[in-house]
Amino acid sequence: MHVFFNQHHALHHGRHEMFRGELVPCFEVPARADFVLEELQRRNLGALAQAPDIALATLERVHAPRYLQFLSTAWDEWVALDPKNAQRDALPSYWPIRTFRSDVLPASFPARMGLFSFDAGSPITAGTWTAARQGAACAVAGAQRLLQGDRAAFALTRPPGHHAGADFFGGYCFLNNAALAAQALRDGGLARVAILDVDYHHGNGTQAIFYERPDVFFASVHGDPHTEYPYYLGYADERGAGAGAGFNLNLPLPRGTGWPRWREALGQALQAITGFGAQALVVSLGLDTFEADPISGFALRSDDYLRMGEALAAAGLPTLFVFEGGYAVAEVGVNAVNVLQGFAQAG
Ligand code: Q9C
Ligand code: ZN
Repeated sequence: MHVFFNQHHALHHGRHEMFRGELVPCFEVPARADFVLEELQRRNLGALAQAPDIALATLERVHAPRYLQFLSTAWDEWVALDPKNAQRDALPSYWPIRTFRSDVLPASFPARMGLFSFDAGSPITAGTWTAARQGAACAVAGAQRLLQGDRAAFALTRPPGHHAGADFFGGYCFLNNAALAAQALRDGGLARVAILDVDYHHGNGTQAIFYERPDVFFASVHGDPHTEYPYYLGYADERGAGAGAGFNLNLPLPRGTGWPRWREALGQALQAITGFGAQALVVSLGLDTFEADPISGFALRSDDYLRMGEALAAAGLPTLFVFEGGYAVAEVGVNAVNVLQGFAQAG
């Protein structure tokens, strides 16, 4: 399987995120992707490939032009406010919640930070735009491999993507890599594409992007948003709307969920995806379901990820894996590569 490694990923390296009233070191760190790459190489799995740059027009297939415009200049605007900002991450402080306007684009940079975000945990740094854009390029290049007939590909990139919507960032995500890949598969001629999100957190951005569309099925197994981030989306009664009614499936599970129950939900999701008639599968591969993840509440063990890969392979679809969350940094390489190895060995 071809592995599109984002060689610019470390240009995005937030220092701090707002957590429980104080700035704490970021959980989403560059070492995450490096550990996965090391483990791939240790097991001699995957062929490293280089993704070509991505065109703005390709990003605009999923993201709003005014959001992309904002993201591409955000760091320069932040530093222009105060030269000392070059040593600080950019975080939002104001948000246009209900009754405020979001059609007006304020001239104020802090005001636009809030307009285009939904939390204070996703710092923008000097290299965020470059890293995110190259990550999107990796996801789309992986999709192109599937269109050319490959059984599987892996976009090994950070920052992650599944919390990012058409016009907002949050949850450590800026560009929605999985959504861009699914759209590339559609634009490449596939009529029906499925996204399966196995990250601990509900993929609110991906769901929102495809919520009213019948051509991209979104299924997600995740921590119950009643208690888990992102809290405001990911409930079981969200089934899609308009033309997309019936093409969204959320399977929230309680904190403490271990492999047997998680595996059942995966079976349910895969059955729905097969019933939909998907011609290709994009897996939002978060490893924060791991028992030792510092910010999550499931109890999967390293061996379970081999079984996960086998179950995904049994769906029999061309499959693109896109790296998402997973914050037990020392184990994230083993866990991610276990999924890929389980998949590869099952054929
Ligand atoms: N600071 C992904 O897994 N914060 N995003 C939770 C801990 C947000 C996770 C509280 C977690 C976002 C891609
Ligand atoms: Zn997550």
